Amino acid sequence: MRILCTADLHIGRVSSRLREGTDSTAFTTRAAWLRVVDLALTEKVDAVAVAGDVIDASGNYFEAFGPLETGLRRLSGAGIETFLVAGNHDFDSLPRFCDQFRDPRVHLLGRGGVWQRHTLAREGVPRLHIDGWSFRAADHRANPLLGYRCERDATPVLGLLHSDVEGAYSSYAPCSPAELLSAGPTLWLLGHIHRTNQWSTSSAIAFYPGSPQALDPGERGVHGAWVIDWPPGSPPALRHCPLSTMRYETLALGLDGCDDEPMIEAALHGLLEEKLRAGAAEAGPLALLTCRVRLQGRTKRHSHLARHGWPRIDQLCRTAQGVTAVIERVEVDTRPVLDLDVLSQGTSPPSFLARLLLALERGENHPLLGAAQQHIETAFRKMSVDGDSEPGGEAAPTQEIPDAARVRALLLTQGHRMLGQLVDPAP
Ligand SMILES: [Mn+2]
Repeated sequence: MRILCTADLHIGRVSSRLREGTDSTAFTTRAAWLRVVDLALTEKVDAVAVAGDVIDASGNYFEAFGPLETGLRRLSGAGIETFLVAGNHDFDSLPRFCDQFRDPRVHLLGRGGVWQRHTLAREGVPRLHIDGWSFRAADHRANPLLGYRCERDATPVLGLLHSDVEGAYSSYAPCSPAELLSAGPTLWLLGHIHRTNQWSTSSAIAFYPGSPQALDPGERGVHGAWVIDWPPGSPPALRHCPLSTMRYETLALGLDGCDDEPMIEAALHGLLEEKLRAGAAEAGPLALLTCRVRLQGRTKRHSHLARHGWPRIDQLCRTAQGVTAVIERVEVDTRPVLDLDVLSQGTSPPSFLARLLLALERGENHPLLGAAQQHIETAFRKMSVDGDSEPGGEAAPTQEIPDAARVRALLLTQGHRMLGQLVDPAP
């Protein structure tokens, strides 16, 4: 058996942060879906499995209809079976589509939130059970596994589920990795979280394939679909195939010893060239590398950077072998060139601040840490922390409450910025 696994296509959306004037056609999820179909055909898979959020929203129903019909008909024409479940974004639109587009090789499983099994057979011999469950509303606070009982026989089982795994209090069908891995199926294909992730035991694997097209800067790294080779009597083997035309990256640029503008620029160009080489070497249709650059290290330009940032750097673009790199945002996390040990000897405000920064850098448990953590947690709890705060950017990393290490890093960044201002005040 060979199965193409994907989820979270969100047809109707376009990768975010495209520069004005960029032709967005190549960055649509519609186009990504057709690349998924092409991959299924070239890999000659037996089946395609999609774990929900195929259509972005009810309002994208008409837009999605044509590409879905075209793609599914090509798959069906090649003898490939497609299995779908509905997620929180397409709980209504995907069943509506399947009511109109009827094809004996296209199966929507678990309609109305009731677990359903389809058995895929070859020459009359059952080869794979596919168990699936679909959302019946835009949210579902209960654990979907509560209603699941896996019937086991000699045939392997693939589970298909759109769920917020590890989101214990989530509104999106929460369950835990441990529950999935002990529920019965050998392999779980999951949807909802757009970054790839995997849990396994010696006898089961549960994984998020990630969105085939990277949609916003929260979805860093390589995005694509997975081809699973699953010979009878053997465990499934997973292979990631890059399909996204966009990649978002956060790049750390070390500026130690880069004390003037030309040196800083040279360091940036070196980093971009390296990333472009890596991007071009990777198989797949990558066209755009959208970079968030974090400036780090000790530099004499610290105060200047902290005060002014890096004006017009967002206008830079570099292209090599069909891949273009652009800068989406610059974060300044540099340090002034100061000897904190010497500075900390005095009694002035900078000396006091230097002692605090040294304590934080040494990892000491300073009382300021606990207070800052409390303030930050209070602020986060006032915000909505549940699900889709950025449209479709489910569980984006920016929405997680910072842990102790992150709070320490935030205090260090702000402390160094303050110290830079104190010892080298703005003119
Ligand atoms: Mn979802």
